[in-house]
Amino acid sequence: MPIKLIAVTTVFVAVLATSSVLADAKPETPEPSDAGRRVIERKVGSRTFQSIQVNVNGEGNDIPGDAANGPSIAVDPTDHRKMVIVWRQFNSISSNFRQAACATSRDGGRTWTTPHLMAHGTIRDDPVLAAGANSDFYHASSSGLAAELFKSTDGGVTWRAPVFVFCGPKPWITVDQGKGIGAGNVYLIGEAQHEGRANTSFARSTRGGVLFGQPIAVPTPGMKWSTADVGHDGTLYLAGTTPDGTGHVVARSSDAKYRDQEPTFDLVQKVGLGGRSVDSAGPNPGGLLGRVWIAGGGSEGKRAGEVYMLASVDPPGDDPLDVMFIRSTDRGKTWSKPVRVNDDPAGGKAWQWFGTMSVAPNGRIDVIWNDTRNAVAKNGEGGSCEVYYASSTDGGVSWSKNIPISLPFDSFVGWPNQNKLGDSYHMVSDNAGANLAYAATFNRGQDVYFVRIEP
Ligand SMILES: [Ca+2]
Ligand SMILES: [Ca+2]
Ligand SMILES: [Ca+2]
Repeated sequence: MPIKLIAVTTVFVAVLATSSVLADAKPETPEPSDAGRRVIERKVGSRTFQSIQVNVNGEGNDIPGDAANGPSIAVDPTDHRKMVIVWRQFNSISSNFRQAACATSRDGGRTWTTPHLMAHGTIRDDPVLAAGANSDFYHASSSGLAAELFKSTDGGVTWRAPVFVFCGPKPWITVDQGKGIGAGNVYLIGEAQHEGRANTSFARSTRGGVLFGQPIAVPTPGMKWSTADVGHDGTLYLAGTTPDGTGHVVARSSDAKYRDQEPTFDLVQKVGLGGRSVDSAGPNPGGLLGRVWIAGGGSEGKRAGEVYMLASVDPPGDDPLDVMFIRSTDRGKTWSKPVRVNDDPAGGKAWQWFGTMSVAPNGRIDVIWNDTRNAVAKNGEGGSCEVYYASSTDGGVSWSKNIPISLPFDSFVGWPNQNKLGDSYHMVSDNAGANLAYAATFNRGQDVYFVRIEP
């Protein structure tokens, strides 16, 4: 099959915020501002977790009446101070019209530039980010049914015009940050089964995201709510739910790293995470309760060959949702029994939703989720949730005591014309800690926050 080449012209799309909403302005390089930035602090014993609001106006203040959710984060692997966050920006909660907004940091997330909109004026959904080993940043999102990719070579300040990659919603992106034969490869996966469309929602670029090969089928039995990760040896792993949502599936490509070969999937199988993934329920009545996460075991040390999966799933019995984890030591062929990461009493009524995993190069596994346990303990039902954190330094066999890292917030507050707080959060780990982009309603609206978590 010939490789389809798509030409790209370079067009910069920096659009700055006005004092009220994110709107047009002439392109320029925004400067970080510390003045008036919104900081939410959670104290746990002697420790303080600082959440910094990212969707702010030019003065660094909250924008009343907007909504921001579905954030994704990327960190430059060569300089951890350099970060980008993108999210779904609704300039008004009275509308369903959403765009992709972007902000950058040069100081490890302490301060963020004034946000700008990407491809201003077009509806844009499910924005996701990844960083390459050479400091390039990649942003994938959907415009209608089209999954498109933007590239930035200046740390997320300006972006090239988007490249069409395939038809399919909820794209996920990952880049091979290693030094092997697949170094720099960019992989995009979308939902496999979409009504009336061919099942071609996987594509690879061996040309730094500038040119993509012809999209190919995501392996049967298909997957939804997916993520992808590249192992230390360049192996590509995909994970998601089965098309009917009742189970989970993992897929592996051992040859996607070779640029002169069409990628194939040499392992596709169902796995048991101890329950099914859930959407449109409980604290997020119009959205997913979390994506399905897969990660290689870091790039350094003895866990480099391991593979991990994690999701918020509905366990048997009354408990509505727990964060469950499984591990593989044979490149995804066999998997452990599920391990429950949240440490509140099993069988209760608490929702542990938006379970999100990232793995540091040294193999430490970081996990966060929204947790309603304290609201349930107080009033028996739910209501507010807090972001909780746990980590593992033994490949996920055992987990640290759970700690809350955010103040409580109500996920029913500040909905735009959709009954959800987005569909997921996103976290990137390094050897010293984790960088989380999440959405919450501390200011009585949906806003996007950054928090640095050091275990
Ligand atoms: Ca706001
Ligand atoms: Ca249950
Ligand atoms: Ca639970």
